[in-house]
Amino acid sequence: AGIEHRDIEILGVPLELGAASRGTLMGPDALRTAGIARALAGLGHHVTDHGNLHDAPLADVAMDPEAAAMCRFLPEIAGWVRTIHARSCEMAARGGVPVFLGGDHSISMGTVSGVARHCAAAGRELAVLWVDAHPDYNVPSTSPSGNMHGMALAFLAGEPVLASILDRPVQAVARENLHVFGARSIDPGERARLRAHGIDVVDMRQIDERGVAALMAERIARWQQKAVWLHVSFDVDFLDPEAAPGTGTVVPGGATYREAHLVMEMLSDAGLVCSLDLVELNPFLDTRGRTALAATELVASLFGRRVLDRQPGATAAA
Ligand code: 6HN
Ligand code: MN
Ligand code: MN
Ligand code: MN
Repeated sequence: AGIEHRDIEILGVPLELGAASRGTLMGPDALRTAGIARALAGLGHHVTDHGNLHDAPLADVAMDPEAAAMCRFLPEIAGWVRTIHARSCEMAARGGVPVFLGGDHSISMGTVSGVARHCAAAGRELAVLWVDAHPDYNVPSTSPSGNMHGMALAFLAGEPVLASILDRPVQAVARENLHVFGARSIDPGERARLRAHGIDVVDMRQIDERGVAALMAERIARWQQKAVWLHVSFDVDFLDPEAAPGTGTVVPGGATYREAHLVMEMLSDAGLVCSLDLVELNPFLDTRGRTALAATELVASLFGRRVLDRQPGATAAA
């Protein structure tokens, strides 16, 4: 059977101020150079590239001053998040598959909140798969760095102290619908909040012990039962630094190239993914485009590329 052809809408979001190191602003263009649009079109999808978002105006953020002092580049980030949010909501409502090319992970405060607003209006339940070495579940008082990419998932969970980043009420993603996959670097205060909130965090030890296939199959079954809109937020540091050196927060002991592909292939078979972020690629730190190319191949797997054609359900996942 052939793959289902979809309308894929690409938007580049060249933001770098949410991260410690400069360079993710070149991410969208490096992914284009690596051939992301060609790869998707080659699979039979209808691809529209909307180009890159431009610098947003600084935002006035009514945050508690003590918290605001812990957030680096808050007016800049909030300005971007508000602009991204509006674009994301509009793209989701058009009925295609929004694909956001980052940019650091703070862009997801806008991409996912925009999708969440659309889902609320359309009566769809939203689930978020946060594929990342980090859960990005810090609040200003637990962040060791003040870098806002480390707070993106906490914002999406509806953390009150961060809510004023958006200039409208945040449609929080339900805690039982937040899934972190691939974690291996968690700050102490972040760990305590994840546990208190009962967030599903798959760490690398679980992946070592049980394998990505079993872990993904369990989650996919739950999502299929609820017919969720699945948003995948893919931070390239999920991959081991060997496979993906081009990112600012490398952590040893990450997923192999094949483990990451298997995640993508299983998600593709499940047919649940309705929107995607591809974030934290820093071409300035990359080695001969290796990370940009790996990310491009992974997106191709997510949207239907197969090594061999298989019968649906013929994968060995238990
Ligand atoms: N990312 N937990 C660290 C912090 O500064 O909050 C690292 C965050 C990394 C963020 O990977 O998107
Ligand atoms: Mn079309
Ligand atoms: Mn991240
Ligand atoms: Mn990360």
